[in-house]
Amino acid sequence: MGKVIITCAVTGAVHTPSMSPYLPQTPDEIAQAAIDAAEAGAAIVHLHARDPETGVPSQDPAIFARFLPRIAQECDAVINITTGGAPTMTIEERLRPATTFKPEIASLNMGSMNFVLYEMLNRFKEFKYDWEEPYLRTSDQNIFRNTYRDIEHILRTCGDQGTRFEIECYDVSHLYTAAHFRDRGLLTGPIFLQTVFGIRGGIGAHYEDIAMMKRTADRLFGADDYVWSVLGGGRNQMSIATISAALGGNVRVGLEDSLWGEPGKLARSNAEQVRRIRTVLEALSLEIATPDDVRGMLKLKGSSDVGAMM
Ligand code: KMH
Ligand code: ZN
Repeated sequence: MGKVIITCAVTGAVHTPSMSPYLPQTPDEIAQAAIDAAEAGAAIVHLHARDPETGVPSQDPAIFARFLPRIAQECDAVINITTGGAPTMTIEERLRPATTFKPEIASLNMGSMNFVLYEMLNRFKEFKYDWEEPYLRTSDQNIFRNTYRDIEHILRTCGDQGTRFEIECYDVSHLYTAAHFRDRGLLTGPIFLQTVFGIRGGIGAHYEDIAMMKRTADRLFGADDYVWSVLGGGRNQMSIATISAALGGNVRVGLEDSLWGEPGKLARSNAEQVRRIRTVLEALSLEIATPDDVRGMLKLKGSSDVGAMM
């Protein structure tokens, strides 16, 4: 088996600040969390930003500019900027940080979908900021918009600047969409498929779901012709990562996808989740990929060619 890529999704738009005191919010907290995750073994750091004062998810490049240079200076991790942002944002708003900073990787979501967060209100009742409760409650009327035209626009815009993609697939149809863009020559290999399990609106988190997504991806892309990674939302994060790693997958952890550490306890940092999955991978006798391994595996342009980062 090859080396395993650990991606750490550090910030995210799913959780709100009141859900965990450990969720990074300010630029300094985001930078430190990413650097610590890299030190713990994450080869890729997937990044969103938040308004430092209120924690509202933000795609303002000026906020990214307050943490990206420090991350680039203090660690060698591959920087992956979200183009997903949050379901409340327009596509142009979502694209701005990736077009400003031209990272080695940007995320790219393979379909319009429901992205429902209101069940979190069953667990979290007290909120520090006024925007948090409505953000979760009204998520039943948002569409996380990713039309074919949007996808093509992001592929062309980011592709022209040498950015490659973390292709996020939340359901089987998204694999077919990725194959369609591969067939049109807009999505080129090596294709880094991030299959996402357990988001309300996407596929579930059963091991049969994982097996079916892998079988379908193998058939559409050729078992050896794509790089498969897996993320599980919520408390299933580690078990899903473990099952997938045993099947030859790469893994994504981080507080964006799950706030949990040990059973019933909040993770105290992104690095804690990286260390946990690293322990599992090493127990399976799997080797952890370094950032430079990833640059080779995914044919990335390299960190010296990242515009305006420094
Ligand atoms: N938190 C993930 C399930 C993106 O940033 O493009 C969704 C995500 C989307 O990572
Ligand atoms: Zn994200």
